[in-house]
Amino acid sequence: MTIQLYGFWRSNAAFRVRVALALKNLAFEEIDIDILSGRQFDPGFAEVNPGHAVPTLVHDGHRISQSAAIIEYLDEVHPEPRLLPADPRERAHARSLAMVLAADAHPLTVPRVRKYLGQALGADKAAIESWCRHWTTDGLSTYERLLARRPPAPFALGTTPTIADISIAGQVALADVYRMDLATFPEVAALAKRCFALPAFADAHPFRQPGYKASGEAR
Ligand SMILES: N[C@@H](CCC(=O)N[C@@H](CS)C(=O)NCC(=O)O)C(=O)O
Repeated sequence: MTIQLYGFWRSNAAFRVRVALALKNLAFEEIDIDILSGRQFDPGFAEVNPGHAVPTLVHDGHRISQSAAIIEYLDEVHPEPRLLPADPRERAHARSLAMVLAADAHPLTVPRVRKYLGQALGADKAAIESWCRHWTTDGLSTYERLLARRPPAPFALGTTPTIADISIAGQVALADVYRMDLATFPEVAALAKRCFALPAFADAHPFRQPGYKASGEAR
């Protein structure tokens, strides 16, 4: 069995897949696509990902895009440890937590959106940063309300991390990329601390990827 992941150090969607693979103890090779330099538009990459985006997982030659679909696939072919609970109501809750980031907050801050804001709408660098911080804060606020309603024990759905924790940790990783303070999101910060204490999460963090140091964004 071989697994390749087309990803990028700063990609939050790739972060989510990296964590899932590590939690399942699946070895993989990551192929770096520099989406800040436009490598997602290289000839041939549309074959890998028709949306000109990362991640794409290649499992024994079979390609899958969309991080949520990849994680659900991994859960089906390698069920242990489960990243989606067996109980339908718990599974729905895990998916709804995951979608706060994957469907609502994160898509507003990806490079193609930032590029359109700058090139088509004339937003400058500060305005684009402000836009990204705003929508990242919006996602953090939603997670804070959801976690206050059902406190983690110790993870979002119970004793082991699920797709919900992966997404909440992803929202925090985005906040790290935008150098944001989590002081006003205590439930999120505490859960993320528990997640990032696990090597599967810590090793997947954008700042731990080899491309980060080479990017010139390292502080
Ligand atoms: N919904 C997709 C998001 C894919 C996506 O937008 N990925 C970003 C990186 S996190 C990307 O490659 N963007 C390229 C661009 O915006 O040009 C997923 O969860 O996999």
